[in-house]
Amino acid sequence: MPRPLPAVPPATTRPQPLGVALVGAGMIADVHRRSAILAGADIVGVLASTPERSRQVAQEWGVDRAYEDLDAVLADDRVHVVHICTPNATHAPYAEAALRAGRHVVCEKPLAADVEQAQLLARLAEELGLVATVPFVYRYHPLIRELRARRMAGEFGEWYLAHGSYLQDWMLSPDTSSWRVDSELGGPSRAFADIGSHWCDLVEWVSGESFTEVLAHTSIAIPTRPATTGPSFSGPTAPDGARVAVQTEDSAAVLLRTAGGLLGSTVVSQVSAGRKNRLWFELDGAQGSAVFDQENPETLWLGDADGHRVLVRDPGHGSAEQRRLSRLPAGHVQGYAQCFEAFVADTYAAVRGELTAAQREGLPTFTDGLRSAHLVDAVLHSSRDNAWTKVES
Ligand code: SOE
Repeated sequence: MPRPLPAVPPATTRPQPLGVALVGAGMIADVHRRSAILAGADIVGVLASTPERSRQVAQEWGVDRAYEDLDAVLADDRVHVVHICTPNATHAPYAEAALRAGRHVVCEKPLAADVEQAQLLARLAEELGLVATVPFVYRYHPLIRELRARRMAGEFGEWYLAHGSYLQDWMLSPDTSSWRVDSELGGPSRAFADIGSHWCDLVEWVSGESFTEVLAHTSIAIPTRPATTGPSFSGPTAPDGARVAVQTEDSAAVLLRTAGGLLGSTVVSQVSAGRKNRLWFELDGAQGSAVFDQENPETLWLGDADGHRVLVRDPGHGSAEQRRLSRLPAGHVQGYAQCFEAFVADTYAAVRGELTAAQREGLPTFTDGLRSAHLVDAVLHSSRDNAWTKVES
Protein backbone atom coordinates (compact mmCIF):
# COMPACT_ATOMS: atom_id res chain seq x y z
CA MET A 1 0.00 0.00 0.00
CA PRO A 2 1.83 3.21 -1.12
CA ARG A 3 2.29 5.87 1.59
CA PRO A 4 -0.39 8.57 1.05
CA LEU A 5 0.99 11.80 -0.42
CA PRO A 6 1.13 14.80 1.95
CA ALA A 7 -2.02 16.86 1.61
CA VAL A 8 -1.59 19.70 -0.89
CA PRO A 9 -2.32 22.89 1.07
CA PRO A 10 -5.66 24.38 -0.05
CA ALA A 11 -5.39 27.28 -2.50
CA THR A 12 -6.46 29.65 0.28
CA THR A 13 -3.12 29.19 2.02
CA ARG A 14 -1.06 29.60 -1.12
CA PRO A 15 -1.20 32.77 -3.19
CA GLN A 16 -3.44 32.25 -6.18
CA PRO A 17 -1.11 32.15 -9.20
CA LEU A 18 -1.36 35.23 -11.39
CA GLY A 19 -3.06 34.56 -14.72
CA VAL A 20 -0.78 35.69 -17.56
CA ALA A 21 -1.40 36.09 -21.28
CA LEU A 22 1.44 36.32 -23.78
CA VAL A 23 0.83 38.59 -26.77
CA GLY A 24 3.49 37.64 -29.32
CA ALA A 25 5.23 34.30 -29.76
CA GLY A 26 8.77 35.05 -30.92
CA MET A 27 12.10 34.56 -29.17
CA ILE A 28 11.53 37.24 -26.54
CA ALA A 29 7.96 36.05 -25.85
CA ASP A 30 9.40 32.67 -24.88
CA VAL A 31 11.86 34.41 -22.54
CA HIS A 32 8.92 36.23 -20.94
CA ARG A 33 6.99 32.94 -20.71
CA ARG A 34 9.78 31.01 -19.00
CA SER A 35 10.35 33.86 -16.55
CA ALA A 36 6.62 34.05 -15.79
CA ILE A 37 6.46 30.31 -15.09
CA LEU A 38 9.44 30.54 -12.72
CA ALA A 39 7.71 33.47 -11.00
CA GLY A 40 4.76 31.17 -10.29
CA ALA A 41 2.35 32.46 -12.90
CA ASP A 42 -0.28 30.45 -14.72
CA ILE A 43 0.20 31.01 -18.46
CA VAL A 44 -3.44 31.15 -19.49
CA GLY A 45 -3.01 31.68 -23.22
CA VAL A 46 -1.20 33.17 -26.16
CA LEU A 47 -2.02 35.50 -29.04
CA ALA A 48 0.39 35.06 -31.97
CA SER A 49 0.45 36.68 -35.43
CA THR A 50 -2.48 34.60 -36.74
CA PRO A 51 -5.17 32.42 -35.12
CA GLU A 52 -3.52 29.36 -36.68
CA ARG A 53 -0.12 30.35 -35.28
CA SER A 54 -1.81 30.97 -31.90
CA ARG A 55 -3.16 27.42 -31.93
CA GLN A 56 0.22 26.02 -32.94
CA VAL A 57 2.11 27.89 -30.21
CA ALA A 58 -0.53 27.14 -27.55
CA GLN A 59 -0.01 23.46 -28.29
CA GLU A 60 3.79 23.78 -28.23
CA TRP A 61 3.65 25.69 -24.92
CA GLY A 62 0.91 23.50 -23.46
CA VAL A 63 -1.34 26.45 -22.61
CA ASP A 64 -5.14 26.44 -22.57
CA ARG A 65 -6.09 29.30 -24.80
CA ALA A 66 -5.12 30.21 -28.34
CA TYR A 67 -6.66 33.64 -28.67
CA GLU A 68 -8.15 34.90 -31.92
CA ASP A 69 -7.38 38.56 -31.23
CA LEU A 70 -6.59 41.05 -28.48
CA ASP A 71 -10.28 41.47 -27.60
CA ALA A 72 -10.39 37.77 -26.73
CA VAL A 73 -7.34 38.19 -24.48
CA LEU A 74 -8.94 41.09 -22.63
CA ALA A 75 -12.29 39.28 -22.36
CA ASP A 76 -10.61 36.41 -20.50
CA ASP A 77 -11.17 37.16 -16.81
CA ARG A 78 -8.44 34.71 -15.81
CA VAL A 79 -5.84 37.17 -17.14
CA HIS A 80 -4.29 39.53 -14.58
CA VAL A 81 -1.12 40.47 -16.48
CA VAL A 82 -0.58 40.92 -20.23
CA HIS A 83 2.97 40.58 -21.61
CA ILE A 84 3.29 42.46 -24.92
CA CYS A 85 6.05 40.92 -27.08
CA THR A 86 4.96 41.98 -30.57
CA PRO A 87 6.66 44.20 -33.17
CA ASN A 88 7.15 47.76 -31.90
CA ALA A 89 4.27 49.45 -33.74
CA THR A 90 1.67 47.50 -31.72
CA HIS A 91 3.25 48.10 -28.30
CA ALA A 92 1.41 51.34 -27.55
CA PRO A 93 -2.10 50.44 -28.83
CA TYR A 94 -1.95 47.01 -27.17
CA ALA A 95 -0.64 48.41 -23.88
CA GLU A 96 -3.34 51.10 -23.86
CA ALA A 97 -6.11 48.56 -24.53
CA ALA A 98 -4.81 46.25 -21.78
CA LEU A 99 -4.55 49.08 -19.24
CA ARG A 100 -8.05 50.34 -20.08
CA ALA A 101 -9.27 46.73 -19.58
CA GLY A 102 -7.82 46.84 -16.06
CA ARG A 103 -4.83 44.61 -16.71
CA HIS A 104 -1.28 45.01 -15.44
CA VAL A 105 1.16 45.20 -18.35
CA VAL A 106 4.71 44.14 -19.14
CA CYS A 107 5.51 45.80 -22.48
CA GLU A 108 8.67 45.11 -24.47
CA LYS A 109 10.79 48.11 -25.29
CA PRO A 110 10.51 50.53 -26.94
CA LEU A 111 7.27 51.34 -25.09
CA ALA A 112 6.06 53.47 -27.98
CA ALA A 113 7.15 54.82 -31.37
CA ASP A 114 6.95 58.43 -30.16
CA VAL A 115 6.96 60.56 -27.01
CA GLU A 116 3.25 61.43 -27.14
CA GLN A 117 2.18 57.77 -27.05
CA ALA A 118 4.68 57.01 -24.26
CA GLN A 119 3.40 59.99 -22.23
CA LEU A 120 -0.19 58.77 -22.56
CA LEU A 121 0.73 55.25 -21.43
CA ALA A 122 2.80 56.35 -18.44
CA ARG A 123 0.00 58.70 -17.34
CA LEU A 124 -2.72 56.08 -17.88
CA ALA A 125 -0.93 53.41 -15.81
CA GLU A 126 -0.47 55.95 -13.01
CA GLU A 127 -4.09 57.12 -13.11
CA LEU A 128 -5.44 53.55 -13.13
CA GLY A 129 -3.08 52.41 -10.38
CA LEU A 130 -1.88 49.51 -12.50
CA VAL A 131 1.60 47.97 -12.60
CA ALA A 132 3.22 48.68 -15.97
CA THR A 133 6.83 47.69 -16.54
CA VAL A 134 9.38 47.66 -19.37
CA PRO A 135 12.18 45.04 -19.46
CA PHE A 136 15.32 47.12 -19.01
CA VAL A 137 16.55 43.88 -17.53
CA TYR A 138 20.30 44.59 -17.42
CA ARG A 139 19.56 46.46 -14.18
CA TYR A 140 19.12 42.99 -12.64
CA HIS A 141 22.72 41.79 -12.97
CA PRO A 142 23.80 41.42 -9.31
CA LEU A 143 27.06 43.31 -9.91
CA ILE A 144 25.12 46.20 -11.45
CA ARG A 145 23.29 46.42 -8.13
CA GLU A 146 26.63 46.23 -6.32
CA LEU A 147 28.05 49.05 -8.44
CA ARG A 148 24.98 51.22 -7.83
CA ALA A 149 25.14 50.56 -4.08
CA ARG A 150 28.82 51.58 -4.03
CA ARG A 151 28.01 54.75 -6.02
CA MET A 152 25.29 55.62 -3.52
CA ALA A 153 27.77 55.09 -0.68
CA GLY A 154 30.05 57.69 -2.33
CA GLU A 155 32.85 55.31 -3.32
CA PHE A 156 33.56 56.99 -6.67
CA GLY A 157 33.03 60.65 -5.85
CA GLU A 158 31.81 63.09 -8.51
CA TRP A 159 31.45 61.51 -11.94
CA TYR A 160 33.62 63.02 -14.69
CA LEU A 161 32.97 60.72 -17.65
CA ALA A 162 30.58 57.99 -18.82
CA HIS A 163 31.51 56.12 -21.97
CA GLY A 164 31.01 52.85 -23.78
CA SER A 165 29.09 51.07 -26.45
CA TYR A 166 26.49 48.49 -27.22
CA LEU A 167 27.57 46.34 -30.16
CA GLN A 168 25.86 43.46 -31.93
CA ASP A 169 26.33 41.87 -35.38
CA TRP A 170 23.02 40.17 -36.14
CA MET A 171 22.25 42.73 -38.86
CA LEU A 172 25.75 42.54 -40.44
CA SER A 173 24.77 40.59 -43.55
CA PRO A 174 23.16 42.71 -46.30
CA ASP A 175 20.86 39.72 -46.79
CA THR A 176 19.49 39.88 -43.25
CA SER A 177 16.30 41.78 -42.56
CA SER A 178 13.85 42.24 -39.73
CA TRP A 179 10.48 43.90 -39.17
CA ARG A 180 12.59 46.52 -37.32
CA VAL A 181 13.94 47.76 -40.69
CA ASP A 182 10.47 49.00 -41.70
CA SER A 183 9.84 52.25 -39.81
CA GLU A 184 6.08 51.59 -40.04
CA LEU A 185 6.55 48.40 -37.96
CA GLY A 186 9.67 49.24 -35.97
CA GLY A 187 9.41 52.97 -35.46
CA PRO A 188 11.67 55.81 -36.71
CA SER A 189 14.78 54.52 -34.91
CA ARG A 190 16.10 50.92 -35.08
CA ALA A 191 19.52 50.35 -33.43
CA PHE A 192 19.38 53.23 -30.93
CA ALA A 193 15.76 52.61 -29.86
CA ASP A 194 16.40 48.87 -29.63
CA ILE A 195 19.71 48.76 -27.75
CA GLY A 196 20.96 52.31 -27.24
CA SER A 197 17.93 52.59 -24.95
CA HIS A 198 19.39 49.84 -22.75
CA TRP A 199 22.79 51.55 -22.58
CA CYS A 200 21.31 54.90 -21.58
CA ASP A 201 18.86 53.39 -19.07
CA LEU A 202 21.59 51.33 -17.39
CA VAL A 203 24.20 54.13 -17.23
CA GLU A 204 21.70 56.69 -15.93
CA TRP A 205 20.26 54.30 -13.34
CA VAL A 206 23.64 53.11 -12.06
CA SER A 207 25.33 56.52 -12.10
CA GLY A 208 22.39 58.50 -10.74
CA GLU A 209 22.91 61.02 -13.54
CA SER A 210 20.42 62.20 -16.19
CA PHE A 211 21.56 63.26 -19.64
CA THR A 212 20.09 66.63 -20.65
CA GLU A 213 21.62 67.12 -24.13
CA VAL A 214 22.84 64.91 -26.95
CA LEU A 215 24.83 65.39 -30.14
CA ALA A 216 24.18 62.38 -32.34
CA HIS A 217 24.74 60.96 -35.77
CA THR A 218 22.97 57.88 -37.01
CA SER A 219 24.19 55.79 -39.94
CA ILE A 220 22.62 53.39 -42.41
CA ALA A 221 25.55 51.13 -43.36
CA ILE A 222 23.48 48.88 -45.62
CA PRO A 223 21.11 50.92 -47.84
CA THR A 224 18.88 48.07 -49.03
CA ARG A 225 17.80 44.82 -47.40
CA PRO A 226 15.55 41.88 -48.47
CA ALA A 227 11.83 42.57 -48.41
CA THR A 228 11.48 39.20 -46.67
CA THR A 229 12.13 39.49 -42.93
CA GLY A 230 13.22 36.96 -40.33
CA PRO A 231 13.36 36.67 -36.52
CA SER A 232 16.03 38.58 -34.58
CA PHE A 233 19.44 36.90 -34.60
CA SER A 234 18.34 34.46 -37.34
CA GLY A 235 20.73 35.54 -40.14
CA PRO A 236 20.15 36.03 -43.90
CA THR A 237 16.57 35.69 -45.13
CA ALA A 238 16.14 35.86 -48.94
CA PRO A 239 19.47 36.77 -50.57
CA ASP A 240 18.16 36.84 -54.14
CA GLY A 241 14.66 38.21 -53.56
CA ALA A 242 13.22 41.69 -53.82
CA ARG A 243 14.99 44.37 -51.78
CA VAL A 244 13.68 47.50 -50.08
CA ALA A 245 15.32 50.81 -49.20
CA VAL A 246 16.34 51.00 -45.52
CA GLN A 247 15.08 54.01 -43.54
CA THR A 248 16.31 53.15 -40.02
CA GLU A 249 19.85 53.23 -38.66
CA ASP A 250 22.30 50.36 -38.34
CA SER A 251 24.42 52.38 -35.93
CA ALA A 252 24.69 55.64 -34.01
CA ALA A 253 27.45 57.67 -32.37
CA VAL A 254 26.23 59.88 -29.55
CA LEU A 255 27.81 62.50 -27.30
CA LEU A 256 25.83 63.14 -24.14
CA ARG A 257 26.10 65.59 -21.26
CA THR A 258 24.31 66.36 -18.02
CA ALA A 259 23.40 69.67 -16.46
CA GLY A 260 26.14 69.04 -13.88
CA GLY A 261 28.83 68.72 -16.55
CA LEU A 262 29.24 64.94 -16.80
CA LEU A 263 30.32 64.12 -20.34
CA GLY A 264 29.28 60.89 -22.00
CA SER A 265 29.72 59.07 -25.28
CA THR A 266 28.35 55.90 -26.70
CA VAL A 267 28.47 53.95 -29.95
CA VAL A 268 25.54 51.71 -30.79
CA SER A 269 25.74 49.22 -33.63
CA GLN A 270 24.07 46.08 -34.92
CA VAL A 271 26.67 45.61 -37.70
CA SER A 272 29.84 45.07 -35.62
CA ALA A 273 31.30 41.71 -36.65
CA GLY A 274 31.96 39.37 -33.77
CA ARG A 275 30.02 41.40 -31.22
CA LYS A 276 26.97 39.42 -30.07
CA ASN A 277 25.37 41.35 -27.24
CA ARG A 278 28.17 43.48 -25.90
CA LEU A 279 26.81 46.22 -23.73
CA TRP A 280 29.85 47.83 -22.08
CA PHE A 281 30.33 51.00 -20.08
CA GLU A 282 32.94 52.75 -17.95
CA LEU A 283 32.12 55.35 -15.34
CA ASP A 284 35.07 57.54 -14.32
CA GLY A 285 34.84 59.48 -11.08
CA ALA A 286 37.01 61.67 -8.87
CA GLN A 287 37.79 58.79 -6.48
CA GLY A 288 37.58 55.80 -8.80
CA SER A 289 36.25 54.14 -11.95
CA ALA A 290 34.11 51.14 -12.77
CA VAL A 291 33.70 49.00 -15.87
CA PHE A 292 30.83 46.60 -16.56
CA ASP A 293 30.67 44.25 -19.56
CA GLN A 294 27.25 42.60 -20.01
CA GLU A 295 28.84 39.65 -21.78
CA ASN A 296 30.97 39.01 -18.67
CA PRO A 297 28.52 39.95 -15.92
CA GLU A 298 30.14 37.84 -13.19
CA THR A 299 32.92 40.39 -12.73
CA LEU A 300 33.17 44.13 -12.11
CA TRP A 301 36.41 46.05 -12.82
CA LEU A 302 37.15 48.78 -10.26
CA GLY A 303 39.97 51.28 -10.80
CA ASP A 304 41.63 53.86 -8.58
CA ALA A 305 44.83 55.88 -8.54
CA ASP A 306 46.83 52.88 -7.27
CA GLY A 307 45.62 50.41 -9.87
CA HIS A 308 42.56 48.21 -10.22
CA ARG A 309 40.86 45.11 -8.87
CA VAL A 310 38.15 42.79 -10.17
CA LEU A 311 35.11 41.90 -8.06
CA VAL A 312 33.47 38.53 -8.58
CA ARG A 313 29.74 38.10 -8.03
CA ASP A 314 29.18 36.33 -4.74
CA PRO A 315 25.96 36.02 -2.71
CA GLY A 316 28.08 36.09 0.42
CA HIS A 317 29.54 39.50 -0.34
CA GLY A 318 28.50 43.06 -0.87
CA SER A 319 25.18 44.86 -1.02
CA ALA A 320 21.80 43.44 -0.09
CA GLU A 321 20.69 43.70 -3.71
CA GLN A 322 23.72 41.79 -5.00
CA ARG A 323 22.91 39.11 -2.46
CA ARG A 324 19.18 39.08 -3.26
CA LEU A 325 19.73 38.72 -7.01
CA SER A 326 22.52 36.15 -6.69
CA ARG A 327 20.41 33.00 -6.94
CA LEU A 328 23.51 30.81 -7.43
CA PRO A 329 26.84 30.50 -5.57
CA ALA A 330 29.89 32.36 -6.88
CA GLY A 331 31.34 30.70 -9.95
CA HIS A 332 27.99 29.27 -11.00
CA VAL A 333 27.52 31.73 -13.81
CA GLN A 334 24.34 33.81 -13.86
CA GLY A 335 23.33 35.71 -16.95
CA TYR A 336 20.63 37.25 -19.06
CA ALA A 337 17.98 34.67 -18.23
CA GLN A 338 18.33 35.26 -14.49
CA CYS A 339 18.04 39.03 -15.07
CA PHE A 340 14.76 38.50 -16.90
CA GLU A 341 13.48 36.11 -14.24
CA ALA A 342 14.22 38.63 -11.48
CA PHE A 343 12.56 41.44 -13.46
CA VAL A 344 9.35 39.43 -13.95
CA ALA A 345 9.36 38.22 -10.32
CA ASP A 346 9.67 41.83 -9.08
CA THR A 347 6.92 42.91 -11.48
CA TYR A 348 4.61 40.26 -10.03
CA ALA A 349 5.57 41.26 -6.48
CA ALA A 350 4.40 44.75 -7.42
CA VAL A 351 1.15 43.35 -8.82
CA ARG A 352 0.58 41.57 -5.49
CA GLY A 353 1.45 44.74 -3.54
CA GLU A 354 4.41 42.94 -1.95
CA LEU A 355 7.23 45.07 -3.41
CA THR A 356 10.04 46.03 -1.02
CA ALA A 357 11.59 49.49 -1.24
CA ALA A 358 14.72 48.08 -2.87
CA GLN A 359 12.68 46.19 -5.45
CA ARG A 360 10.60 49.30 -6.20
CA GLU A 361 13.75 51.39 -6.74
CA GLY A 362 15.03 49.05 -9.44
CA LEU A 363 11.80 48.19 -11.21
CA PRO A 364 11.74 49.77 -14.71
CA THR A 365 8.22 51.13 -15.29
CA PHE A 366 6.43 52.95 -18.10
CA THR A 367 7.98 56.12 -16.66
CA ASP A 368 11.37 54.71 -17.67
CA GLY A 369 9.88 53.76 -21.04
CA LEU A 370 8.86 57.41 -21.45
CA ARG A 371 12.36 58.55 -20.47
CA SER A 372 13.73 56.31 -23.19
CA ALA A 373 11.32 57.75 -25.75
CA HIS A 374 12.61 61.25 -24.94
CA LEU A 375 16.22 60.10 -25.46
CA VAL A 376 15.40 58.43 -28.79
CA ASP A 377 13.53 61.54 -29.93
CA ALA A 378 16.48 63.78 -29.03
CA VAL A 379 18.97 61.50 -30.83
CA LEU A 380 16.90 61.49 -34.02
CA HIS A 381 16.42 65.28 -33.95
CA SER A 382 20.10 65.88 -33.24
CA SER A 383 21.15 63.64 -36.12
CA ARG A 384 18.73 65.39 -38.46
CA ASP A 385 19.74 68.91 -37.34
CA ASN A 386 23.45 68.20 -36.79
CA ALA A 387 23.22 70.06 -33.47
CA TRP A 388 23.25 69.57 -29.72
CA THR A 389 19.64 68.80 -28.80
CA LYS A 390 17.88 69.03 -25.44
CA VAL A 391 16.49 65.82 -23.97
CA GLU A 392 13.00 66.74 -22.88
CA SER A 393 11.72 65.35 -19.60
C1 SOE B 1 17.79 42.63 -30.35
O1 SOE B 1 18.63 43.70 -30.65
C2 SOE B 1 17.71 42.41 -28.84
O2 SOE B 1 16.97 41.24 -28.62
C3 SOE B 1 17.00 43.56 -28.14
O3 SOE B 1 15.68 43.73 -28.64
C4 SOE B 1 16.98 43.29 -26.65
O4 SOE B 1 16.32 44.34 -25.95
C5 SOE B 1 18.42 43.16 -26.14
O5 SOE B 1 18.42 42.89 -24.75
C6 SOE B 1 19.15 42.07 -26.90
O6 SOE B 1 19.04 42.27 -28.32
